[in-house]
Amino acid sequence: MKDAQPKAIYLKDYEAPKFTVLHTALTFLIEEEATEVHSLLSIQGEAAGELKLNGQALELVSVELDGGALSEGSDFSVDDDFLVIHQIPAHCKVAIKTRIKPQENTALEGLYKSAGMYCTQCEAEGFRRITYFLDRPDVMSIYDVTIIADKSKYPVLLSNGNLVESKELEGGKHLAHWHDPHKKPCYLFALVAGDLRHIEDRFTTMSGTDVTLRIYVEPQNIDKCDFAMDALKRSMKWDEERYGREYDLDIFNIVAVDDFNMGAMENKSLNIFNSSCVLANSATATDNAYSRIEAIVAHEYFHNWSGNRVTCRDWFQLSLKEGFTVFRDSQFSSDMSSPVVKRIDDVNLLRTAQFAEDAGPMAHPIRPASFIEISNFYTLTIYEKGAEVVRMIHNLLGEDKFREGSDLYFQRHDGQAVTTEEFVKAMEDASGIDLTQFRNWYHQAGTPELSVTDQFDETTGDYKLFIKQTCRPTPESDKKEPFHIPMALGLLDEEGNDAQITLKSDGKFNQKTQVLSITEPEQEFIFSGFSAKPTPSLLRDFSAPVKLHYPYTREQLLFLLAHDSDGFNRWDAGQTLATDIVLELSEQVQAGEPLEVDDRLIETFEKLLKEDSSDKAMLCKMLSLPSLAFLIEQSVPANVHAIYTARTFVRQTLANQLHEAFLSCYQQNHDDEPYNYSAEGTGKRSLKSLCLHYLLESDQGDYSQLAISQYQNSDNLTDQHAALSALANSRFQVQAKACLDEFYEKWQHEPLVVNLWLSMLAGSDRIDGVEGVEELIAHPAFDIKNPNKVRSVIGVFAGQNLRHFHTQTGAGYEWLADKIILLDRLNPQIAARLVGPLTKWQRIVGEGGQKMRNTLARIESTENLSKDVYEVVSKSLV
Ligand code: 0A1
Ligand code: ZN
Repeated sequence: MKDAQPKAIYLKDYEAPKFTVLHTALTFLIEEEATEVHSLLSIQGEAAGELKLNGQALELVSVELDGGALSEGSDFSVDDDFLVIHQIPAHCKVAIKTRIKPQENTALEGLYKSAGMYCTQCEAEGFRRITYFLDRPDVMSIYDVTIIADKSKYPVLLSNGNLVESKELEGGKHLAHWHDPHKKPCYLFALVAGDLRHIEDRFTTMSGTDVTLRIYVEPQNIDKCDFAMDALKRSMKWDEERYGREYDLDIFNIVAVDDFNMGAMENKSLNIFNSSCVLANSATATDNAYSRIEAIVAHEYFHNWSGNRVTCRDWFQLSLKEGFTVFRDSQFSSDMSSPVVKRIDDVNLLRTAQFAEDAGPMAHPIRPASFIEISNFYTLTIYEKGAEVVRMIHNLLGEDKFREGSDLYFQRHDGQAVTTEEFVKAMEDASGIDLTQFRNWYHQAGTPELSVTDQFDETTGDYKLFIKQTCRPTPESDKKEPFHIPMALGLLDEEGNDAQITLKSDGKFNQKTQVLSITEPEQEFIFSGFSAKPTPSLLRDFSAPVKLHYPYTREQLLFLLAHDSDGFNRWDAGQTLATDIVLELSEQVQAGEPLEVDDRLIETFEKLLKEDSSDKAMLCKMLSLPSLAFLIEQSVPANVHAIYTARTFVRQTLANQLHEAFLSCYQQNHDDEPYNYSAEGTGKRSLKSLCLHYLLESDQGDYSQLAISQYQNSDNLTDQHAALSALANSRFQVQAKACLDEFYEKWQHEPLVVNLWLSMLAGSDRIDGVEGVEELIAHPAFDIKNPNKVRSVIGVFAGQNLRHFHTQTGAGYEWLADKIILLDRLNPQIAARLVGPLTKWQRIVGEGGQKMRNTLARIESTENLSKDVYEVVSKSLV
């Protein structure tokens, strides 16, 4: 980094704004070479003073104060980051004209062009790339927005709120004027101008208001909107029933755009979505895409209350809206499908990726104390761990008190910009439960670890649990105050039934699952009334985001797997067993010893396959080995290749020994019923796909024809994708290539399907290393300016194809660094996200880790790095 090093911003330095903007009138004059933005701000403060407005990459045309022109130098000064008007009265009107070039905006922040349409992305700090403004969430304003553009090229002109005027103008132009009656921070501002089609539906709210719902897309996508519309209506209903939250305008719009840095954005009444998170039909979307769409439509809709009506005071409070909203969308998804499967998916993501973040150089609390670039803090910690923290509050309070707390929070703070403290306080006030110690979750980073041991006294029938909590140091602090950890516990008797849990200390006769409050560094619990030592089922339903250590024997894990009444823990017992087996084998790989898979795992799989299970999705989870990424996390410092070899050996052994059982399970779940996205259908297809993958790994038979026939004959992308990816990862490379080529030929004009094709190739075990992925970059289907394509190729190769990314020469690391440096000039947010895989260098054993570090140092020495990449790289090198 050549320039002066970017500075961190601290939460402790927060000051309330001296001025606010009561009303904001914006006019956009959209022309092909440039867009002019005229803004008229009605400003109010307590006293006269200096007005410092944020602005970036803007051409300033003019500034006026209360109708009089101001001069640069004497009245105001302007630099790369601010426009400072030296003195304004306490009440005044400031008019500013700026010029911007959306068509050259590759960062996709502010106003930019995507596939011929204009659109905006203002969270977190994109509004300052549109006009000079007090770009901070605690400045809330009423907006009137006028858009003027060529009518034939941009027939649709949208902004937040209600359309109050629309008319034709001279020269083939037209105008639309939108008024949003709700005051909002500028990060929720949105504008769209393009040639779009829409589908329309209606929703009647609980108090009888009729709301018009529209989804706008490019003309060729009009047949892919129905599922998102249905998900939207279900979300609106669910939020009324579960949280008492009603929609508050007459119109709600969604727009799909192809070039988008994230998944979607909750702009008031004008949600803008990455097209991958909204478009679906059975031919162009997989079951995974459907469930993601359902969750994201709900997430953005739920933000209307948790985020928009009550917003964040400053960006350190981001988890206030994101943690709560992710919690709400996970409850919704859980209600729409299978709660246990949803919980497994959430916990898998948390344990694989968020725990890694919490153990890495970018670790931060869910309410960070400082940052250099806020875009780097849209993290799994803020979102997923933030949701887990809300979930713990939910479990500590119970459903009814939690709902009272939520009602109180919305009622107290409607229309305000607040902090996480206000949220916790509302929960405390409504429930009467003291959350003082619980607050440590908000300002301490790191994953707490619980080490549990036990003892049984045959003479008294007492069973004792000793629980020790620790938390490793993280960048913000070495010493941690103990967390308040709710630990849900079950105790299984010899038959595998849940024993009634009686806490000896208070003599209470409790439920079969007892939530213990772990608050001390060391605690002891005594349960009475046992005739034999029970088997503990710890942390049921993953009641807290912690790492758990208990010296389970393989026999105990098998017992839990067979009997635990908690579905999550049944699955988790299987995962712990498989992890233990793979990691033991990986030691043997390194020692050059012969490998053999513990028979008990094979027998368990066989039994599961033969069981007549009605819950196919759950069975699929039970038969899935822990991912390579998860296993690497469990073994620090990790030898990626030894773990990969051990895991592959286990898969192949299972595939060889159980191929007949896999085949019969495959056949039982393979039918000719037409595609339908439902919990049952999804479960069946996921199980079938898992069996197919195992079968293609077996050398006890040639099952390639099974995959080819599934690819050719199925009526949906889910099955086709499963067949293609099984082939792509198998030894049948000739057949795989033929099918993959044909697939591309057929779908080359559907960007979302092409992305899936790219990700299958980039993620394939059989890819020709860095050369192979470089071929994808050179392919006409790839476009480095499109974040979805970057994620499909670069993101998948570096983040998921760990065997090839960690190739021993270090070529994968160097390749990634080149791409990051190139991308940093175009789109710093996306470039910074790609640094993620390299930041884990301390977790990779030996020379590999050192090579990763050297690569980071090379990136750091690049001239003119963005703040985004600089922050991640420099923190990782400390
Ligand atoms: N608030 C959005 C996420 C989002 C964040 C930043 C963005 O651009 C940099 C875009 C979207 C959500 O939680 O869905
Ligand atoms: Zn969100």
